[in-house]
Amino acid sequence: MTRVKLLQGDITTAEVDAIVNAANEVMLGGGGVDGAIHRAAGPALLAACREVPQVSGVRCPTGEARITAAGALKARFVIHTVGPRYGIDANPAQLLADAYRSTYRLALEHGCSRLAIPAISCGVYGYPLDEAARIALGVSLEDEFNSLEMAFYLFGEEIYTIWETVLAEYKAGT
Ligand code: AR6
Repeated sequence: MTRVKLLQGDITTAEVDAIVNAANEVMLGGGGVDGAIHRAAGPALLAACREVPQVSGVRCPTGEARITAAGALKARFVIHTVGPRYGIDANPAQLLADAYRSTYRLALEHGCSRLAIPAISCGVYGYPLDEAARIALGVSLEDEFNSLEMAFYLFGEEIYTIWETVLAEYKAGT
């Protein structure tokens, strides 16, 4: 379980193999953590996103992930994933788990072991923080992802405390 670490702070400061972005399906930037990552990475990231082929008008369907270069960030890659919009998309729990799994599989395929990860869907997309923590941490602790070192960057005291409680429950096996 030491491979899953919780930190409070700005994900754009992470020095890792890949920084994970909570993007939208268009994948050309936005608000929240997406906006912060694009600002810190500079225009090279937007250019890399434009190169990602579109499928039915979108670059990354909800629950999937795409990988690009990372511009000026201290990472080799950005992995963009799209979580569900809570209360709008059907099967949000499945889609949120899919978003994390797709991200981790892409990381493994590209030889990344150290990841910085935000709380996907926990801002604009409105996912209840406790339920999101159970899904995010549950997937992160699956055996398939044993070789990954995951640092969750949680923005603010409230979300950090909630995720800390859920992680402690998983560690206790409850
Ligand atoms: N570092 C770490 N976490 C952050 C940062 C940061 N610099 N900034 C915000 N957060 P959100 P979503 C937290 O809204 O809910 C965008 O416009 C934030 O407090 O960024 O998946 C995209 O383009 C929250 O806990 O992502 C999409 O349109 C978490 O990151 C849409 O928002 C996720 O909040 C995606 O919504």
